[in-house]
Amino acid sequence: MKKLLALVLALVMVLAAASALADVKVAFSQIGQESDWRTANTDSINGAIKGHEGWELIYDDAQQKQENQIKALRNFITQNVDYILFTGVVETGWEEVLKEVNEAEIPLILIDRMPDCMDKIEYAAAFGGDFVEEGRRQVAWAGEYLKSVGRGEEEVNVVIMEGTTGAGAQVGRTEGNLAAMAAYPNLKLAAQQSGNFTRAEGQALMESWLKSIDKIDVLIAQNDDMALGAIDAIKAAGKVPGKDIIIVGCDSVKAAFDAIVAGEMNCTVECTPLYGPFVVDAIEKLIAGETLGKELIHPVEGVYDMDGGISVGNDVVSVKAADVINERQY
Ligand code: GYE
Repeated sequence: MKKLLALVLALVMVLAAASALADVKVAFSQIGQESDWRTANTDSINGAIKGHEGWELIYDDAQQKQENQIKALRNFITQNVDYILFTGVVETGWEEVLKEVNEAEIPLILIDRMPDCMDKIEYAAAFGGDFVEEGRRQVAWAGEYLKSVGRGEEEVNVVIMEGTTGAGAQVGRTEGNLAAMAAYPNLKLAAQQSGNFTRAEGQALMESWLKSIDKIDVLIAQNDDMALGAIDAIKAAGKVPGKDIIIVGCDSVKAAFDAIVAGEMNCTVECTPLYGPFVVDAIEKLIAGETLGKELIHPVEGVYDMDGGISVGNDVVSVKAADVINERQY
């Protein structure tokens, strides 16, 4: 009897220790699965949380719908999770639900696309791309590249393919795109429209532009997926992508590197999706009782193209994609 009691006691202790280890519940409200960037981002974060001893991941994919994200956040509160990771599909409309997260006293970590109510809510840490700078770099690359091939004075038609309307990445990159256009008077804006950050919509939009616009010289696509869709449309129209039309993407995903090396795309501005290490570090610090700054931390990012050597300002010079393709992690 005594032996049995000891055994039961030991079992209870083992179970208690295991549940103490699995004590940290990290919930992540992700936007959807619109792009290669998003897939890499989900894999990086989910992999890092699941791979951490004692941490449990509660993941929600909102399928691009704000109402799904709001529901997910309220579910996280009901489940009494320990940390919430949040990126918003659009910038506006989050104040009420994020204040509910604050009232529930669940530390909130903002990643990727920031909500516009950032200064009205409490959050523990913030990490995301510098979207305005990325947009500025895209157009600066095109302007500088044209100069480098003796076309700096030539009037060229530029189309801007925007991301999901109202998303931080679209708002910021458009601001950067347009600000840089003003610095290169030979670049003329022929059209700007959303391709919703997807390959299929990028292809469809390019198809319609090729029919309605006489001459397109440069495509600025606010992500690589849309650029890759546009490449298919350009080929189908009998034009040569990367030559007849200069193509600048954003994100620097593997498929864009492949297209650049194949000579079908000219440049991609980096926006890293690899947030796993940042998120783990932030949560570990919070568990240890440290306070993190309110400042939005940007990862360090580069610019990759066919030949390298194009200076896009702010001390950034493009790197030849073929030279680093084997080191890429996404
Ligand atoms: O550039 C795009 C994705 O928010 C930075 O979202 C992210 C953007 C990324 O769909 O490919």
